[in-house]
Amino acid sequence: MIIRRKTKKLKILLISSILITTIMSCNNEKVIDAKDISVSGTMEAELTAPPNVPKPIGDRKAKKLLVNMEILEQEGTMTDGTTYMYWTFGGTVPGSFIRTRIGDEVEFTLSNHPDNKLPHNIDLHAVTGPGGGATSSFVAPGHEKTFSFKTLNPGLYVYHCATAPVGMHIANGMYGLILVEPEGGLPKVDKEYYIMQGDFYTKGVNGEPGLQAFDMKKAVDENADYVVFNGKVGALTGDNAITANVGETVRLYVGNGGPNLTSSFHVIGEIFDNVHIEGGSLLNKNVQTTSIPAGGAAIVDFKVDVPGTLILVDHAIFRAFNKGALGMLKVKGNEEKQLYSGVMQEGIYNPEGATLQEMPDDGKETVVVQTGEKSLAEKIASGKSLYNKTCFACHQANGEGIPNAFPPLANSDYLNADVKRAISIIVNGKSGEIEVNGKTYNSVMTKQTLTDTEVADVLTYVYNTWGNNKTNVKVSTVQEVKSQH
Ligand code: HEC
Ligand SMILES: [Cu+2]
Repeated sequence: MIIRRKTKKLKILLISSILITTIMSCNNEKVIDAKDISVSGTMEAELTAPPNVPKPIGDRKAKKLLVNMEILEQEGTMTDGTTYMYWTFGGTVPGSFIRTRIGDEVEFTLSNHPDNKLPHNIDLHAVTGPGGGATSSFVAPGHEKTFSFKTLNPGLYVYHCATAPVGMHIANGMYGLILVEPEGGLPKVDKEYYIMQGDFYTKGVNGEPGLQAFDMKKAVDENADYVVFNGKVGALTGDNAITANVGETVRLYVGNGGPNLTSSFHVIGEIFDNVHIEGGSLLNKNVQTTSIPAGGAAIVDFKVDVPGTLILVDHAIFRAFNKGALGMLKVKGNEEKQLYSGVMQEGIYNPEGATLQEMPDDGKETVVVQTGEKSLAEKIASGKSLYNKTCFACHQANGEGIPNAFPPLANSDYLNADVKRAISIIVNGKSGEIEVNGKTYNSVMTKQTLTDTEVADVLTYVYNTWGNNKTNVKVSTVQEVKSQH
């Protein structure tokens, strides 16, 4: 009896599961195994800077696709009067947009510019494989690495640097989007744009002028000073606004690099006709606000029916009006009184936040270029500026370092014990185990390409700051250390 009843239950289970799978596969698009798609021919991928995207794939056959991406560490504008040392894929935040189709064999070459200070790598969420490519792409300044992968799943995917400290590399702008189009491509639209949100953590408060250092504590606390689209305040406002004409369909590829915050992405004055939720294949329709997690994306499209300026925001609204997460889509064309009768004008949502007000354009430090021995004060001034350009990325603005990764220069017993050793570390680099203030570090500092004067200045600054022993490092001592090698 018992046995028979069990078989009956099993049968019902079997039948219903067959039914469910049939229903599900009927709902699915064509079931093709991407592994079986063969490639024919080779082509170089078109890479674009935001807010632009490469041309649609359409019905192109799967190919071997060559992607050449260059990592650049460079100072850029965060907001008027405030700059930041961005680490970038391709010179922009977010990094270059990569457009592929399902079944492509992507041959990815990552080059790390020789002027860069740090090793980096790339983890592409579109990759099936360990670390999303991270382990195969780890590359030191002045080197390049090539690895390849096949795109197995259609969708919009985030890529990012995954080098320790990972959060810091992402917080400095190392993220972007890679699109894998389905067989036959995406439905045609009139305009396509690339937007990515990111949160930034700076030593100074929002709007404080000058070059701002990364603030590890604020990052850990998730207390962002800037939340922006496309790497800076105003990347998509005023003359930088994206555009469309009345009657056109607009598709936005929206990503969120984080590192911390989830985006409540919303376009004021529009409703998304279609949303590819989380960048995947599931379509939602008639959506007001879509949630985009850190390390996630969404594809939204809508038809613009009336002229005016649509405002793109993170609807966690203080971020939009006080931290920078605000962009504009300007729609040109004739008014459609039937659809919208009101008076539309720019500045309806008159931004109230500090990030959108004019900032005094002062406070920028100037580098003193001079040869020969300078006065102590001159050396400290020039050394400070050099420090903030060269060393602070790792040792931090106040010289406190980062636990387990970068040793402190503040009050450093290791530094104070031996000037010539400190000079040698800057000139020749340093790897292997060292002990600083009772803590062990075992990492790599790349050699810094500085002139003798610059080495003397930056070390003099470090020695005369944060409780160190006030050594005045002479240019001649630097030369002496150099000649010993
Ligand atoms: C790429 C990140 C990086 C940059 C940029 C960098 N350092 Fe370092 N630095 C390190 C690491 C990592 C170590 C520890 C090396 C080890 O473990 O052997 C170190 C060690 C040191 C030390 C010895 C340890 C201590 O804390 O006293 C000094 C001094 C130093 N760096 C000074 C500088 C100065 C000055 C600059 C700018 C000119 C600079 N570094 C730029 C990563 C960096
Ligand atoms: Cu990196």
